[in-house]
Amino acid sequence: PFRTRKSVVLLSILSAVAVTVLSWNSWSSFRSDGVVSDQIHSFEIVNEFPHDPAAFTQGLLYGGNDTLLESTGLYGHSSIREVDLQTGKIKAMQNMDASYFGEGLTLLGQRLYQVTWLVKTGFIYDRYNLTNFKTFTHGMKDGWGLATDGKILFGSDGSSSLYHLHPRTTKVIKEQVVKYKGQEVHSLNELEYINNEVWANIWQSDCIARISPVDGTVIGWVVLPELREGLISAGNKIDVLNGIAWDEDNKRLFVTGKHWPKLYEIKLQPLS
Ligand code: DDQ
Ligand code: CA
Repeated sequence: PFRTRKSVVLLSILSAVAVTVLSWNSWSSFRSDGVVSDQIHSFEIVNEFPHDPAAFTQGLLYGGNDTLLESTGLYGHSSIREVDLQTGKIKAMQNMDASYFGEGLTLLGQRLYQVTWLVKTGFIYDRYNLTNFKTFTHGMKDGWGLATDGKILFGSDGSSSLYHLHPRTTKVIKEQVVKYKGQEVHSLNELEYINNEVWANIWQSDCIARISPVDGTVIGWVVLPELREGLISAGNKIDVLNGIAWDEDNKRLFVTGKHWPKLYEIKLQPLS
């Protein structure tokens, strides 16, 4: 009777509200903090440069004056190197002990921080002569990517976690689960800090996630299958897209990959 009808009405109002809230959530491109999310970008090539095809690129950053700093992996081939952007030539290099597999690299002040695969050991090098003067142990489960905002270190370990690390103790200050529309995003790899965002290569994909370091939310994607596909169809034996470097002064964005013979300067384009 009346009571039942009332609850039916109430239920349908509630479900209408729920449906509205849910669909608003998935359609809306604005977060409460005003950040425009759900942006998916393609890219356009601005410049291409030679890149050492022997380099199994694991960490990449811009070191100023048209130089890149790069960390390479594989046992017996791991190194950190300073590379000339225009020619791809190695200007300085430090080979690592064959028992280490080089991973993420970042520059904080005069110090280069590097992590290594499958162990929690990292190295600190002098930025100018690339001499290794310190070893550290970090609190992540593994060492994959590194980046910095100039104050703290950001790290990844192949899971869906974005770690905030104290630069002096290298201990974990914060661990954020990276999510896109509520779904965890796994395989976070090489990192780069760009305009208050942490960009991450997603291992074995052609995608870069743009992560908010405020809460770990993915606020956009850069999708770049054409670079890898172009290199493969040209007959190169290459591995995945990996390596993001940002030249803050000249607003130049560089990407490359493991064993890629080229490094690209790209500009974002709305996905058409
Ligand atoms: N990682 O860069 C995604 C963290 C690891 C890549 C490992 C690729 C495997 C290479 C073969 C290893 C030989 C022991
Ligand atoms: Ca980087």
